[in-house]
Amino acid sequence: MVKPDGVQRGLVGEVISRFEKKGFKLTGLKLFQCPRDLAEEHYKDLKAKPFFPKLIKYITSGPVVCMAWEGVGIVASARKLIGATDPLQAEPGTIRGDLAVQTGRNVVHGSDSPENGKREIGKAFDALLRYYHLLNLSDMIT
Ligand code: RTP
Repeated sequence: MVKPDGVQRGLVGEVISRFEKKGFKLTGLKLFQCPRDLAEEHYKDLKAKPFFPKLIKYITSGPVVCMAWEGVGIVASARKLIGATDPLQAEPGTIRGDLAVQTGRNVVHGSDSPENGKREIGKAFDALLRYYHLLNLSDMIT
């Protein structure tokens, strides 16, 4: 997922390009505003952390781009392409190492296991469908 700072800074193409150049296949792509309940569910393991309120405010502050990627070893490789959580610790050549300086504005999120990847893709794309359904626009996307 490209986080709000990455979308706002026009880095969506750059992130997609790095994954494509590595050899992975983009199989899903959605721009959407992450609802607060989904953000809280997504980061529920960090609920006790002092930065949790700031994190939720940040993730819901603007549109994000959710992506589904396929390929051999995609989860582990994506973590390497993305780099360490703190961009100042991330290696040059990684997305965070090249494009960010703050942990709280670190451009991208990557799933940490295939199971979580499936769950997160399901949640993000399902939330979008529910949102359209609420607006009675579901016929536009079916
Ligand atoms: P992500 O889930 O976003 O891919 O990041 P991650 O696995 O590299 O890091 P994680 O520990 O799961 O933290 C999730 C996100 O919380 C924000 N964060 N802020 N000290 C802080 O202010 C702090 N620590 C973490 C970051 O946006 C991090 O990506």
